[in-house]
Amino acid sequence: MRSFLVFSFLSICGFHGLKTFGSLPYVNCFSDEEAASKKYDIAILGAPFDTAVTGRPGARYGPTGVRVGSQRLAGFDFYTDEDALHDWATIVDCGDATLTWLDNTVAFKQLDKAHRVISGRPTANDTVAAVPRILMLGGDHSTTLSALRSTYRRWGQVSVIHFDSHIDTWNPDVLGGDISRYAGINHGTFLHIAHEEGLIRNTSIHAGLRAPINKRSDRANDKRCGFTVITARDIDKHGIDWIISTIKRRVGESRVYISVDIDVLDPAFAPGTGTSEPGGWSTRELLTIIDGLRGLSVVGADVVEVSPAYDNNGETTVLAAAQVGLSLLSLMVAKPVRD
Ligand SMILES: *[C@@H]1O[C@H](CO)[C@@H](O)[C@H](O)[C@H]1NC(C)=O
Ligand SMILES: *[C@@H]1O[C@H](CO)[C@@H](O)[C@H](O)[C@H]1NC(C)=O
Ligand SMILES: [Mn+2]
Repeated sequence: MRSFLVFSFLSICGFHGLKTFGSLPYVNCFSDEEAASKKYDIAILGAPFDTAVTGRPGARYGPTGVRVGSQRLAGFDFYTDEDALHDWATIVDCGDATLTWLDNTVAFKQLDKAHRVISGRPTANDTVAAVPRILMLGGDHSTTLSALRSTYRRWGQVSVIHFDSHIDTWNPDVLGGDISRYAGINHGTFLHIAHEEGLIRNTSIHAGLRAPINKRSDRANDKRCGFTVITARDIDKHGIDWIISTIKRRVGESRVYISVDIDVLDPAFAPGTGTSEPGGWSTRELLTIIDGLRGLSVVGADVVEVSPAYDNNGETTVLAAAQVGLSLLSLMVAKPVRD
């Protein structure tokens, strides 16, 4: 009896075993045999890659950092009274994709394949979900391109809700591509490329923007790529409810991919990232906005650009990123999406 109590206590708190996101079970989703017997509806996938950055490197340690920050995520949410990690959906942690740090072209192919394989498995609860959805832990922001290629394959074009301080729709001619084609795919151009590849809808939206653009024409190009803009300071002018309703109106009934670059937060709340921009949202503001998106058909999501080497002793950034990850999972659990 006593050992049972000890065991059951340990199984709801995070300080045991190897570190997975929220102490979810680890499944080797890359193994056909294992995935056939351990089915899932939602998968956590780490993308430890940071060789396409324009600022400080280090986001390859992001997935590990976010898992460390997630150790105490457990139980019923104070606001929704729901335990998203243990609801109808079987959620597992697939660990990290194997990605080379020596050749980005090869790494993107590896990550494309990881997304394709993991989203191609049968679901656990096939009365509710036909295709497994993925929450990716980055990695620099270019990893989102592979995720969008995968959601396009499974669900068609998606509206992207892009939380970031930067636009990330730069034309490769403006950012990197004047050096080589290889250099043109980076963490500031992946949304431009996603548009060129026809992966995203023209009902996409940025939220939290504030970083300077390189050229005035970047704005027109951003619009051409399918985006409108909510700036960081719009929160002071219009408030949180306006931000939530503006995002919802923009994406309408379409399927949605939510990408959260942790640098959308003010550096005071998330110092552990590569391209910090002062004047961002607080962690509480961001969580309230994401939680306000309940009801949208979220078919994929990520938290990226977490760079634990620049975090502080209190682990502010990885704690925030883990909480954001839980909010994103909660959106997926709240709204099952059939094929
Ligand atoms: C699937 O989800 C439905 C809806 O929440 C639930 O009633 C059912 O028990 C689940 N089935 C399995 C096998 O988990
Ligand atoms: C998106 O493109 C379609 C045509 O493909 C067009 O009818 C529609 O007005 C566009 N919507 C927006 C919000 O730009
Ligand atoms: Mn970004």
